Parts: sequence; structure tokens; C-alpha cells
Amino acid sequence: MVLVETKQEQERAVLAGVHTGSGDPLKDTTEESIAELARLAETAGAETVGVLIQNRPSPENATYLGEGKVEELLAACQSLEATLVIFDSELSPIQLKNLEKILGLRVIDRSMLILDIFARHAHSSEGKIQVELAQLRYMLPRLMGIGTQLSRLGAGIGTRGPGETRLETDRRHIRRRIHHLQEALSEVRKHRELLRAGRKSDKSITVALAGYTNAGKSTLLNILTGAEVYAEDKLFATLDPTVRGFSLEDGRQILMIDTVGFIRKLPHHLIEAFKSTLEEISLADVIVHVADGSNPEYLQHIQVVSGILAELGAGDKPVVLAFNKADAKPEDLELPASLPGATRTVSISAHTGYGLPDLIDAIADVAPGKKQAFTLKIPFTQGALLSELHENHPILNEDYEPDGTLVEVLLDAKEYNRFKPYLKDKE
Ligand SMILES: Nc1nc2c(ncn2[C@@H]2O[C@H](COP(=O)(O)OP(=O)(O)OP(=O)(O)O)[C@@H](O)[C@H]2O)c(=O)[nH]1
Ligand SMILES: [Mg+2]
Repeated sequence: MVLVETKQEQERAVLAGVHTGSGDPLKDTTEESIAELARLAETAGAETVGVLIQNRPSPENATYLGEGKVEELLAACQSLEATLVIFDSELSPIQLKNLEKILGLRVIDRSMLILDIFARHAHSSEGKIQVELAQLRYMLPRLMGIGTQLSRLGAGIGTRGPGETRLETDRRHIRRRIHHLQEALSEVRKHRELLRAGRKSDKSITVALAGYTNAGKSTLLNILTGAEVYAEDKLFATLDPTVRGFSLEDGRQILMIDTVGFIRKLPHHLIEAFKSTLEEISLADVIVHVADGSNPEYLQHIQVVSGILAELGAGDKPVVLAFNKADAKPEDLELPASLPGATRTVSISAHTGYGLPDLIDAIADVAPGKKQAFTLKIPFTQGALLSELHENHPILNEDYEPDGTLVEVLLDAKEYNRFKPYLKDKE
């Protein structure tokens, strides 16, 4: 068989948005959100050839941009030979339909772009189901009574499905598919619950890595646990949670879970659809919030992540905030020593290994079952107790006295209560 490589022409995208100056930089179109949109476009395989931002108090109902600006956008698209227009905010079904008609080009919005990247990066069956579910829920209202269905089929960003299944134009058919996917997902969820129950029964402590996309979560998991998770300078490189274990010095077992990254204006359908994956975060004992400490935008990123964590019901968990990429931090960028909402704050580099012992210490400090060193004196008559200590607890030191064995051992609060009668300093 001869394999013929077909090279697809790169899409040429014009980015567009409305800057309302509403004062909420996480929802508005700003220089940063447009720069991020360009990176998203790049990750999806499109080249940004132009940007158009209109200043107006609120988007126009029918066409998002004002009439004059739409004309300007049309002219720009023609002269730049654009193949695609990407809006920075979610478009209503009407806006989408009108804009496609006026511009004569494929129009997508930030949500569709993110969904498209997720569709490309989904590998596990769970990931694929979740992405398709989010895509269909997003598409459904946008297929109602409009004539653009056909233009949504075929190749190109915003049209890709996760599997072989083509998006069906028939609403009923889509509803049926959504129902089917929901059932499949609940099966997967059961499987996940079983896995989790297994972890709980082996008394491991679960630590979830959460954070903005591209902050370095997967790189950190790899360096801490020797995992080989795909990490790349790409947005949403990780979709599937990977779990790897390591032990703390006091013997506690940690299971660290890598998770999907967050971004501002994350489509709500995605959060909904990814609930079963994201549950790994809300059920963890500790959250390590990885932030890119070399990015001047770090505070906004932290805000977005904290918001989503709260939405997932994980707002009250102990959080270790890890400012990553210390090796690349610009000299004039100041990082706070602590932030509200973070139990501990550390500075690290997953590339050079800088600060990792501090990170481990912080995790050990906030994780349940923290152990401390105590010196016990076990009378020689209690041989069984001594063997038990040896078998189940990390021993730091051992010495013999005429009336018993002195053992320096690490104990958590519960174990401490049990061995309290043998504390040496009680004498
Ligand atoms: N300079 C520097 N780059 C880093 C560091 N840690 C990670 N990176 C780079 O940052 C990029 C993103 O890393 P990932 O580990 O894929 O980030 P992530 O948080 O898992 O991203 P998503 O899975 O997309 O959410 C990669 O190019 C890494 O090599 C670091 O400590 N210093
Ligand atoms: Mg990752």
C-alpha cells in the first residue's frame, strides 16, 4: 500500500471581538484574551492573519460587531485571504448565522475553537465521549431553524468531531446521540468510582494537579513521579487524568493526578461534560494549584482557576499554590509570598528541579495523616509492640537502655494516641 501524505492548507484566521471596558478582564475582550485566542488558533492549526477589535459598550445583538465594523471585517477578510473568522466570545445562534451570511466565510467562536482542540487531543474513550457530548450540546441550539447546517459539515476547525461519527443535522438524531453518550459516560463514571474506591482502601492520599493550561502540570507530574505524560508547549495538551504514585519520607503514599487545564471563558458545556474527569479534583485530599510564575498574567490565571475550583465544589480543600517556571521568571516580575485561598505557597521549576523539596514539604504539611517524630520507650516485655513498630512505621533511630528499647518513630495523630503511654518524655 502506498501512503500518500496529503498536506492540508493551513487555515488563515482573522480574530475579532468587542472590548466593552466592563471592568471584568476575565470576560471582556482584551489584548491578553486576543493573544490567548491566537495561541488557541495556533494550537488548532490556524495562522492568525489579522485582528479586529471594536470598542463599544456591549455587542450588537444581530451581528456582534456594529454594522460598519462588520463591513470593515469583510474587507479585511477579503484582502487578507482569510478562510476563517474566530470571535473571542461565545456567539448567539443568530449572530453566528448573520455573520456567516454577510462574511461568506466559516465563522466560529472561542468555545467552538476550544471544543475543536479538545476533540483533537482526546485519546481515551472517556475523553472522546465527553468532548462529543459538549460539542453536540453546543451545536444543538445552533442548528435550530437556520440554513447553515451544511456549511458545518466537512473539514476545518470547528467541524471536527472526536470520532468517526459525523455531526448529524437532524436534531432528534442529535438528542438521541446525546442520550446515548450520557449513558456511556455514566458507565465510565462507575468504573472511575471503582478505581477511586480502590485507592481509598489502600489509604493513599490523593493530590490533584490543577491549573491554567500550559502552566506545567504534566511536566511536574513527570519529574515528581517519573511518569511519561505528554507535556508540550500547547494549550490543552492533557485531557485524560493520569495517576502516579510516590511516597513521602514518613511513609505516606501519595497518588498524584494530572488533570485537564483551565482557561478563561471555558465553555460551560465542557465543564459540564468533563464533570467525571474533574471529579478527580473535587474528591482529592489536596490540590496543588500550578501557576505559570513566568507569565505576567499569573494573577488572572489564578483567579480563573480558583473560580472553576469553587464551581467544582473544591473550594475548601487545602491548596498548595506552586509558582512554576521559576527558571524563566522575568527579573522584574514580583510574585506574592502568599495569596488568600492558598494554604501554602512555593516557588518551583519543573525544568530545573528548583524548589521541589519545598513543594513536597508543603504537600506533606497539609496532607491528612501528617506524621511527626516521637521517641518511645518500649519495655522488653512488649516484644510484639516493638515488632509492630518495625513493620508498620518509619523508624528514625533505635537505642537500648537497661529497661527497654528507645525508638524514634514517625507517627500521625491517631497512632500518637495509641502509643502515648510509651512516650519517653512522659517519665
Ligand atoms: N521554562 C520552563 N518551562 C516549563 C516548566 N515546566 C513546564 N514548562 C513548559 O511549559 C509547557 C507546558 O507544560 P505542560 O506540562 O504540558 O503544561 P500543562 O499544565 O500540563 O498544560 P495542559 O495539559 O495543556 O493544561 C511545556 O513546553 C513545558 O516544557 C518550567 O519549570 N520552566
Ligand atoms: Mg498537561
